[in-house]
Amino acid sequence: LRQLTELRTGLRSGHLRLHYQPLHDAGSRVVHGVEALVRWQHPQRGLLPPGVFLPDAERSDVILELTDWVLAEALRQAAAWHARGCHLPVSVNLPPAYLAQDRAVGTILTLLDLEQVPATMLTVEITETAVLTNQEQVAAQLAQLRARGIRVAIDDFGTGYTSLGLLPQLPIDELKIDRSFVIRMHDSPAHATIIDSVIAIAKALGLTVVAEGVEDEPTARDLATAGVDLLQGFGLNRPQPPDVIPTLPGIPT
Ligand code: G
Ligand code: G
Ligand code: MN
Ligand code: NA
Repeated sequence: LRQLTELRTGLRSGHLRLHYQPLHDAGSRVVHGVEALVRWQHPQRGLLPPGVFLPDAERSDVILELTDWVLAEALRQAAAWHARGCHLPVSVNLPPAYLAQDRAVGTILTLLDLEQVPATMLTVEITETAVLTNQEQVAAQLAQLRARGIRVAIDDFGTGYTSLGLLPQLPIDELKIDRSFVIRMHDSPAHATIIDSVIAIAKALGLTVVAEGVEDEPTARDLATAGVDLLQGFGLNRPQPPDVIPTLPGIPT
């Protein structure tokens, strides 16, 4: 509870940071976009990863204010990169509680307008859990976002409880295969088969398929051969501070 109070103060004092992890085209390896990942620059404890403070935040309303900040900051950064000739779509993680708010769509559209970022430059990542709780309301909100050109990704796909029969009805553009499958791909035939099945389903539904947790080159190559569209992982790039991003190999100009 003390940490939560401190987080709220830190958020309002400008102590949160975003790092960005590139998503690479699986064939050309050109950087196709970046995922924003939050950190807390704590005055005494140093740069804290989200695992240390997000669970607390998610059990309170602080997660809503934090997500507003993440959206605004990621779009501000996308506009700044764009002004430097660097065209990089950004992906932002939306926690389940965020889309449960009636104001979610209005807020996101207002922020795009404020930063003058085209809607097509934003992807929102949601978990299967977020889609399945309040299914009607969340689906309606996602449909409104997509109608404006914002892309919707299902994050950590394969770890939740989405019934496959529901997938064709969901207003989504992208499936991100959870890293737990990717990391085991080379020593577990079962995990490799699951990955192949997800790719086949994604293709059949016209969805972009992303592999997360790509930690080495053989994995990257095999995923590209298997038909994954985009690759993300430590083997390509770790999450980086914003100033580093335009200097990375494979950034389009
Ligand atoms: O960066 P790291 O791998 O430590 O992130 C751990 C978890 O925190 C991941 O599941 C990631 O999705 C989540 N996360 C990172 N940044 C954000 C954010 O800005 N908002 C939300 N809701 N989750 C985030
Ligand atoms: O849940 P989400 O997909 O948003 O989580 C993204 C998190 O995954 C980031 O916090 C990032 O640090 C972590 N991550 C990114 N690439 C890799 C990787 O190759 N291996 C592992 N173990 N974690 C990764
Ligand atoms: Mn994510
Ligand atoms: Na994920």
